[in-house]
Amino acid sequence: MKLQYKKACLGLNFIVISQRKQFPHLLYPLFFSISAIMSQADELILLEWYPSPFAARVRIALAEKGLNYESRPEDLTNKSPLLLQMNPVNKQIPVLIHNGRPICESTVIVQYIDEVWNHKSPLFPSDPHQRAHSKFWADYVDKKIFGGGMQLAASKGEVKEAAKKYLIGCFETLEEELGDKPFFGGESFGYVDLVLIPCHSLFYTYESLGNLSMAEECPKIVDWAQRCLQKESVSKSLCDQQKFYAIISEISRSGSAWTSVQKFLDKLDLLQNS
Ligand SMILES: N[C@@H](CCC(=O)N[C@@H](CS)C(=O)NCC(=O)O)C(=O)O
Repeated sequence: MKLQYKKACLGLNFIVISQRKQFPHLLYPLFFSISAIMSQADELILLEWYPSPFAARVRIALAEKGLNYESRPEDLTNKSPLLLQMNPVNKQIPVLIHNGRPICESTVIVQYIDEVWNHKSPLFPSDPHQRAHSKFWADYVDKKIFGGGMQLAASKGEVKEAAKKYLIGCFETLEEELGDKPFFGGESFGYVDLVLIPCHSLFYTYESLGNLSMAEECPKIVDWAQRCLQKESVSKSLCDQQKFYAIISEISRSGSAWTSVQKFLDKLDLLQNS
């Protein structure tokens, strides 16, 4: 398929070059639209697990770019040989396999997608300083929001109260960064929006575990999330909040924690016992 795609591209280039003198203005748009369609001839396989907010990031990015892909759901308690081969270091989903080559870590995958398919819906601003700013906030989301949520899930009593305050504080910091803009990316949906919005699936879990109301504690974030959900790329990619809570409750009841969750719980135990 890869070879056919290359051949097709070469053929098209030949026509464009040989006919350029006669119809330059007619052929350029044709070339760009055909190469955009042909980029879908690339083979894209996503190793994922539907409820995962990290997999949701990749689904949103692929949808934003209008790319077709094959979804391969993983059983995280019994990982496939393909997942272990494609992500031997972390052994985690999501993994995007592009023409046989793996890309791991959700934020790295999203950046890759934006770089390779840059003809449509850019996720990053073009200014290098603004790009760095977006990466800073995406890193904040990864460390503070997802880390804080795990802490809330794993703690009890006073520690849980502290974890709740911490998580709310992090959302308040994000509200300040959002300011009066409709999206973190400004007027349009961008990288930070994409990295943060999958945690909408966790809102009900935060509320249930922390006995809190997201609408009361962080109204601007809830409004922002509603704006993001108006985009089909987002609404179709996210796991329902109640379903997510039911799945997480079942995982903790059955005690089948995956290595990532287990590692986090072990670290927390160490901290609490020291
Ligand atoms: N930092 C990673 C996190 C990915 C992650 O935590 N994946 C979980 C599912 S939500 C997983 O594969 N867990 C299985 C394991 O750790 O064994 C990313 O952004 O892609």
